[in-house]
Amino acid sequence: MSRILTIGAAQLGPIAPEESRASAVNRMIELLKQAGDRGCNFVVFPELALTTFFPRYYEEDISKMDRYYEREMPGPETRPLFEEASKRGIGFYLGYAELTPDGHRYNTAVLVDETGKVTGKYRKVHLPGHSEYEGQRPWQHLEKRYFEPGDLGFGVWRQHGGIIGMALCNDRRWPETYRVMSLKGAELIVLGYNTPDVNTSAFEPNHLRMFHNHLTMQANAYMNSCFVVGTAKAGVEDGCMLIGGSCIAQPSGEIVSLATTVEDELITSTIDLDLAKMGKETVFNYARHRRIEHYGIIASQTGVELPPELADAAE
Ligand code: CDT
Repeated sequence: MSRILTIGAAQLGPIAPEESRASAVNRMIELLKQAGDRGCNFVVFPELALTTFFPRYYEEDISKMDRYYEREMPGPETRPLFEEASKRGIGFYLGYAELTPDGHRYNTAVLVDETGKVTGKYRKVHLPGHSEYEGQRPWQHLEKRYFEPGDLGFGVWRQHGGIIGMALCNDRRWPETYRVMSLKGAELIVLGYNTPDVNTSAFEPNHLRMFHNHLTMQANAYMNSCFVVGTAKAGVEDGCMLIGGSCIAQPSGEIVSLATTVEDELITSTIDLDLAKMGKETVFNYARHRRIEHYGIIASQTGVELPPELADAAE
């Protein structure tokens, strides 16, 4: 199978709180049509691509937010997207809020092949924000209220001639996300995001939001020798500005395609997955160079713990 793929990042502009699923799906179908015309094999949609970013709203009774969740994927309202994609032979990644039959809520993404079949599922591991209302914030970021941490780990799937891994938004800021998947052979890591352009928990100059967005994806593309595709939901959504900057980064860490708007916009790049080999066989040949005897605390300790000799000196 060819290892040369044309990839699309299908950025979405804002989705209003009252916008219907049908409208959001139609917008995505329009981007899929453009992707087909541009020869895309695979398209990456944003995180929570079917609705407004509802964790910005506080609701005491979580079940009152049920309208924002999908109980099946595809369901009646999302099936047209799957049909259009399979008609055009395009695989895709789609982020959405998942409500399971036994009542669990996850921030989820699925991987879909070129026949419209769901081949993989990822549930967001690194949930940012808070779980209770915080009055000092201009808007809330209640992902810890509306979702449980993902229980599926960081999987990878053989698809489109390569090995693909998935992540969601805040996951992109954590090196562990990429390293776990690249230890499983990931050559292409795809993710969607909703990132407000203001940090509402502490002062941070606005321009750093975009800088960190690209810094994390580019650095991790390089350090794990893989392609990274990040797709935004962007623009002013019910008064909250979300950054754009959707991009495709290659294993050198360089961005090869970058969105220029904060609206519905498709960016594409034709990539050769074999480009991921060079780093994996040289500088980042893990089998040859990693020293796991020194990495233990990364997987056994969550917060900072001073080593005993430093802790003693502080007393
Ligand atoms: N959706 C998401 O994960 N957004 C976060 C915002 C962090 S501010 C609480 C992000 O990392 O972009």
